[in-house]
Amino acid sequence: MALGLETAQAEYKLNLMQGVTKLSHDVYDLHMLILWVCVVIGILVFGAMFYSIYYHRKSKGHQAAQFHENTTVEIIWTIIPTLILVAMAIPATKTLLEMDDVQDSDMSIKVTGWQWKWEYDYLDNGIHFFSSLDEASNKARQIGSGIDPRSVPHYLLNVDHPLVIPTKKKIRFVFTAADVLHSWWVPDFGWKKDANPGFINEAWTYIEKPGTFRGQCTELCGKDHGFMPIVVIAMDQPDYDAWVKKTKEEAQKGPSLENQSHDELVSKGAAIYSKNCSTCHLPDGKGVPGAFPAIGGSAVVKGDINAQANLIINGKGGMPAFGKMLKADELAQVITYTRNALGNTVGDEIQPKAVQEMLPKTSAAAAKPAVVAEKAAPVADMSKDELLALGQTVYTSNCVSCHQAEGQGNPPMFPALKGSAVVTGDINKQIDLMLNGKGMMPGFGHSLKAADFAAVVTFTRNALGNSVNDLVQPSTIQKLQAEMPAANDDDED
Ligand code: HEC
Ligand code: HEC
Ligand SMILES: [Cu+2]
Repeated sequence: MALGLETAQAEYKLNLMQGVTKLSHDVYDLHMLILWVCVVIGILVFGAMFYSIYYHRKSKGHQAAQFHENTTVEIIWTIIPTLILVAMAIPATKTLLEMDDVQDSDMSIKVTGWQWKWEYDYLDNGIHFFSSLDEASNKARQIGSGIDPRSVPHYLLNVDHPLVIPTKKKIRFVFTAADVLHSWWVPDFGWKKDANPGFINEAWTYIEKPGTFRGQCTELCGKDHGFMPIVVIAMDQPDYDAWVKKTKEEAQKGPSLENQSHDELVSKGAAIYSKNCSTCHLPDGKGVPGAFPAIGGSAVVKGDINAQANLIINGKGGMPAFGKMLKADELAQVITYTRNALGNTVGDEIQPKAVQEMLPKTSAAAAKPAVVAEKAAPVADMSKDELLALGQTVYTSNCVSCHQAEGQGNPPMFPALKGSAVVTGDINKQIDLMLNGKGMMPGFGHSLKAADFAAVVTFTRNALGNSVNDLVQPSTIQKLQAEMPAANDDDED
């Protein structure tokens, strides 16, 4: 049952799938209930009709009744269907309300649709990654690849990084999109949800037993719409905890910043290009005129290498910002590759270290050990301009995913900071909220250094359309952080 999509295709099963969640079972039961109501009505109506046609036929000498307008009959044939409809609406409404009830969830995952991959943010423990079509399917799907799709396991239904969730936990999903409309659908869960730019949709699931569940994007979202599958792996709590630990450790490790030879950069860049760039710029770099510029002969690629790196890190229009998706070494490789392949022969290169310096500061750089070390040493006061400049960087790497670049937020889920009563009100209340978090707003008391924390508070109050004209010094934050209870390492509960 777990591989429902594939078995459905292979066996042409007659009925709907039952799925693996209580909601999907409710939906299935509803479907069966209504099916049986229809079957009974069908038998009664057609039974009465065929009986009448046969036993009251003309050749037996029956005469048709000639009456017109019978109030009793009309009342009966209005009331009975009304009662049936109301009786069916009660369980249907109950199921719909239950589907929408995301209260009391144990954890939240933010799902963002991109052309053509999914981004997952675990709001409770900070795990974050992108999930795209797996390498084997991607190779086989290319025109003229010569690979038989039937030889590829889970063809077009496999990803590089599956979404991992614990069993026996109520998991809330919030959905949005970064570019166009997408829709997240795992049939085994019993629902699908649209992921729309600028909007937040919610849904939840609760899975009893471990398993692997597959699905797809079900909104026409551009040329590779058919190539953004979903894989969810449900694990028992201990396995899930181990996965969280491992994933966090890997994220902390960061990229290798060793210098690489020109040839190494180019040859590794080819694979990164084919995975991340060829969907738009095409495998041969010729692009799609009018939509995606050609890489071969591009003035940007032949021009200043730092300007090109900047464009790839920060994006522009329909070009996604890869600073968040790729690591410094991968970015250096793909940039060097575009300049020395696909018809270009610029002959230069960029090293991972140079790219790392251009990247927005990652949250890994502000990880816990640094805070602990810093707590002891006193921190120096900073000027307002210094605070604002640092605050901008801290804001970009820690806050934009929810409050957006201009502080406009994503109401009603993520409030705007521009004009926010909290930000324009008492600074101590704002600090308290940001130290400890509130609802879906993570607490930053343990994850940001005192200076970064003070800077981002000052930034929100004097930028993003606000002009409160006050500031807070790192030393004040440091004292407050020292008073906070110790960080709970196992924070996904
Ligand atoms: C979702 C589609 C998409 C993907 C994926 C994508 N790009 Fe782009 N790219 C664009 C668009 C659209 C532009 C034009 C941006 C503009 O100028 O408004 C662009 C512009 C560029 C340019 C500048 C070209 C010029 O002459 O203006 C370069 C260089 C580039 N992309 C490299 C890459 C690299 C390297 C990757 C992979 C790491 C990549 N792109 C992935 C859509 C994409
Ligand atoms: C995971 C999403 C998320 C991130 C990341 C995030 N916030 Fe929030 N933030 C929220 C939510 C949700 C609320 C509303 C909390 C509530 O009132 O229940 C909020 C509320 C706030 C408020 C109060 C605004 C108001 O008018 O109620 C401020 C100020 C704020 N956040 C600042 C920040 C800053 C600064 C950062 C980065 C250091 C940040 N947030 C990062 C989700 C987030
Ligand atoms: Cu899509």
